[in-house]
Amino acid sequence: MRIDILTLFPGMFDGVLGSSILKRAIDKGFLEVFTHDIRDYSNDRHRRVDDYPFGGGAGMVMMVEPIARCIEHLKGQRNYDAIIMTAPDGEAFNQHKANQLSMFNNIMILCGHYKGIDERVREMFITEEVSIGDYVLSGGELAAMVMTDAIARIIPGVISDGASALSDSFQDNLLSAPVYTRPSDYNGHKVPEVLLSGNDRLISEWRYEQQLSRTRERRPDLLENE
Ligand code: 6GU
Repeated sequence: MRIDILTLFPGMFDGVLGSSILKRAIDKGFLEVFTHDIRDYSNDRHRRVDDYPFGGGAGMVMMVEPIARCIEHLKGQRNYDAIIMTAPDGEAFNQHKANQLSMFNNIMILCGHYKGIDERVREMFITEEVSIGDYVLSGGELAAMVMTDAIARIIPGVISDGASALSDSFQDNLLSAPVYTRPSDYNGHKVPEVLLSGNDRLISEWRYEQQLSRTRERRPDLLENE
């Protein structure tokens, strides 16, 4: 899978793409991520990519031309299954959306900034607008990284333990059960006895009960959506 990210701050991605699971997904060839600096597509001699809003008001607006040039350049090289824009007023990003996007071969993510992006970019190019939660970020880069991570980790083969990604919280609309490792007794805080029992059936039942009770307690909304 290939992800092209259009951004005003390509440097923000280096640490995230160079660490942990994302790094491994890229090193193993399961994922390619390319960042594109929108400024490189400005024809302005000051490399400007934003301007004042028509009709007045506070904040700057990202201009259509540099973004259009960048998108057209990429579209000329391959077909894209989705051209996504990050936006606080977009559709909610969740596990279902991550699963969907992980099936695609080529996607673009355009990172929004300032007051917003000229509406004509949406009309002409964008197939979906996505938000990662009900709060406002300074820009779409962190949202693009969140999406890239969530997508990459479920590409088959990226996580060596094939079962691991599928048993994540949310994959079945349930939160995960608590986990423990050695020591079995830490200053009197003991690991639940059942996990030391060696009885696989009892352990599975216990974990499922934990998933249900945790979800009921913390995220009852997940159970209502069944
Ligand atoms: Cl996608 N962008 C921005 N700027 N803020 C957000 C967001 C996106 N998702 C949640 N907050």
